[in-house]
Amino acid sequence: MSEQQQEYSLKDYKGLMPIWCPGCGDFSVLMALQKALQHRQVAPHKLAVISGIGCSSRIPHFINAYGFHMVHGRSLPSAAAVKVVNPELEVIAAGGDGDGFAIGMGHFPHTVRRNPNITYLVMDNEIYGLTKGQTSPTSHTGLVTKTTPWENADEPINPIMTALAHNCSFVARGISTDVKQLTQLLIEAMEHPGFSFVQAMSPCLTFHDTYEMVRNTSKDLPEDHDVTDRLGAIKYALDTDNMWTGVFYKVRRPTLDEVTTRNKLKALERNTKSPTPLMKIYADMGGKVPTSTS
Ligand SMILES: Cc1ncc(C[n+]2csc(CCOP(=O)(O)OP(=O)(O)O)c2C)c(N)n1
Ligand code: SF4
Ligand SMILES: [Mg+2]
Repeated sequence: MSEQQQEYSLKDYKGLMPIWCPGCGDFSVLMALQKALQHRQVAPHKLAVISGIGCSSRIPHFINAYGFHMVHGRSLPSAAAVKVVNPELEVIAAGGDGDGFAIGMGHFPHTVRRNPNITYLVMDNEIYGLTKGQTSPTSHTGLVTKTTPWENADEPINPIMTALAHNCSFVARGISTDVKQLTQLLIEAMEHPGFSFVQAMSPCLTFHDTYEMVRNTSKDLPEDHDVTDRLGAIKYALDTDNMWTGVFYKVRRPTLDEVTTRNKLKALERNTKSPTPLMKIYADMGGKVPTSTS
């Protein structure tokens, strides 16, 4: 069967058997991602899933695709590089709140600014799961954990707000208990040309059970919310009494791959008009100097 005719089923996206604890929210997030990939009929050989370190960051192993289980906090630069080198690939960066907003936090605003055409899926359980229950940057103030046996003094990071502050071109939040909505958000995120950030609230049943909080506070963004209104989106992001879900913000900005391609063409054109000494040597040796049209 040719690639054109092949119809991918859900099982075509299944990799190794997940080894998460029973009841972990990440199972549902994985299911939503696989459903979104199937809906978009992304060929597994045209898909790359890149993660950092953490329970959630094990996700590349559980998906049939190219995968890279990177060092802690470095999924974003790696994923952006993969996309620049091979723009044909659908590239998903994935990981946890610790991986993304503690050790990896420096990469987040800069990837947002560069706007590579990739999707960043953060499974947020407000805790470090893999290392057995320390506070993470999204743990709420007052939380008692192994590293804060009396109470957590820190103000939590607001990932949606951080993304909006740097004009992230697609910002959404879903919850692992609503696979249907999360699937839809991931489809939209992958279809969006540019950097798409999806925060998936995904409780850790073993070290910080947020199921009740997620169920009691989550609310769909109103249907009349204007996704191009950044200030309107910020208003919902700052309302932490409610956990708003849906697409907060969506705007078209030039993507890193578009700008890189444009720059490559500009460089080729300049070099064709006035070849650099290196290109002259290359041409004298019989090499064909590439042009912007070749
Ligand atoms: C450089 C480095 N520092 C620290 C660690 C230890 N470490 C592994 S995972 C992790 C936190 C993971 O938390 P999160 O990203 O929220 O993932 P979760 O397990 O909650 O899904 C830490 C601190 C490491 N692997 N590498
Ligand atoms: S420790 Fe928590 S985050 Fe890790 S697999 Fe278990 S339930 Fe999931
Ligand atoms: Mg976590």
